[in-house]
Amino acid sequence: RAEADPLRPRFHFVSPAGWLNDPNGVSQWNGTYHLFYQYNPEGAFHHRIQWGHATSTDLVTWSDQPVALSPDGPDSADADGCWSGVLVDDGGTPTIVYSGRKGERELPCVAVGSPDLLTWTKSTANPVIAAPPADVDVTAYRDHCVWREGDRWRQLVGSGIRGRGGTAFLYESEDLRSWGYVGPLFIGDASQGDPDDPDWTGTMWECVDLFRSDGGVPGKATAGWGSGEPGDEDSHVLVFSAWDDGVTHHPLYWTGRYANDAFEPRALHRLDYGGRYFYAPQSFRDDSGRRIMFGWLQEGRDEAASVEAGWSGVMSLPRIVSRDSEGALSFAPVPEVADLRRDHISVAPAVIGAGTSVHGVISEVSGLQLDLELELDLDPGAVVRLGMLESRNADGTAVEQTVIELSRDDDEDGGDVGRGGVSRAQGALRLDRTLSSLDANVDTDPRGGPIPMPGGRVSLRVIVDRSAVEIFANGKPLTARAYPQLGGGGVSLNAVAGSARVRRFDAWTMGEIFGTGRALFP
Ligand code: DQQ
Repeated sequence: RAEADPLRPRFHFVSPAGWLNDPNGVSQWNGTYHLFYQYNPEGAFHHRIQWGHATSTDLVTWSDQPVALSPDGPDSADADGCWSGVLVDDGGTPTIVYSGRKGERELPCVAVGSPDLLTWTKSTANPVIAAPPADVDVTAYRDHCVWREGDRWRQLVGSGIRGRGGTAFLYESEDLRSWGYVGPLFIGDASQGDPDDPDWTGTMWECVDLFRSDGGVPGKATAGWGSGEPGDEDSHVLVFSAWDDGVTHHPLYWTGRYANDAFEPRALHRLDYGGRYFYAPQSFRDDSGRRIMFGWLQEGRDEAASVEAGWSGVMSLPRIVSRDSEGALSFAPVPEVADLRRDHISVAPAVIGAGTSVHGVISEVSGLQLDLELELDLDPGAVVRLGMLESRNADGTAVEQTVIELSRDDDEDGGDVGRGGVSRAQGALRLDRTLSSLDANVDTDPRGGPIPMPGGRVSLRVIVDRSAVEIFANGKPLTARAYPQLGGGGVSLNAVAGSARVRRFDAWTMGEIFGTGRALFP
């Protein structure tokens, strides 16, 4: 049934059955990429979560593997779910650190893998940490970031301190089993802003992920933090998913400096302007030194609709994370994604002015699975709209369309990209989903945020995979979902204010990564 849904992505990873949420244990092991994920094969809802598992040699096509972890009996530490965690290399032994859920509580657990990472044995010592730090009133306590620092392991557990804000507790260990509490790495301030703000830091930090801003692991025994330059205030990045009792969920990151068991924040940034549509990201460094991140694309339709459709949740394409000239992060899909490109169309350069539509010019570009690369020069004050997933009436009026809007400020100074941020934005990226679906029950709230736009130049990458849309404008991502009912794959481009030069417009249709007859329970 799920496979028959025309809105189910065809080249993003989706679970073979039921429900998928967070990426877990993302890694490369003996050359093979491993993607584990929060999985409920029984139905399209979050319940008694297992660790699904898929492998890839190219980051594009995935082979399903047997479920890696599933809840044990009623007395076990993970009786009610194997929640998010990471995979580390313990002297050659693949080792997972995850959150075992029992009742309403999650605690750190460990499992070791066979050399092929297909069979997992849980530690009899689970949970390996018996309780959150004493004398702290935590809002929640789960999810893990684990790395080797000198001759020790270090671990962060995501949490929040009631009445103060989100945090991550730092621990250390010699053997991944016995952990000593070091202290809070850094405590957010939930009194700053409110839950509706897209950069509110929340009352709990889910899925914390600390790495060096040059892509490396957080710590080294010797000198050489971050970029290696002494005094680099943005030498580290602390990614977290800001959460508040199911109301707020969005991914954020601090740049700052990790040293002396603490994180000194410098600037807060939104990680993806789609908010919850790119949630609970986790990253790793691959064999070629790239920092690669996956995130979970939540649904924009309700649980009943997902259950009816038979599936829920999409894994993002893997993205390369790099540091931009302002010390913030820049994102791009891994270049391997181009392997999925099929038919290519190149639209001739053009100037578009207010009111003129080049819809006709690009009528040859159409599809539900597309990869678009544009380079645009916007004049000051220009507003350009790129429509996709369009169906139009005979008179040309759009009945359904999902619209990316790029605007360039009149005033070159722009505003700050993040609270305390230093980046100058010169424009904005928005996603207008007002007409995205005739289904009145799906989320169509606008999304957006500022983007750097030096001289009005925008490099725009748009990946459409049925209901999944990933947008990158000058390295700033906006990920979202759209649920068109009419099956249209039209694309249009026009300026609604000012004018712009379309320097480049390349489009490809995209292939599929799963054949028919994918086994539901590998
Ligand atoms: N999802 C997991 C938790 C995590 C949350 C449970 C984030 O471990 O905090 O499926 O989406």
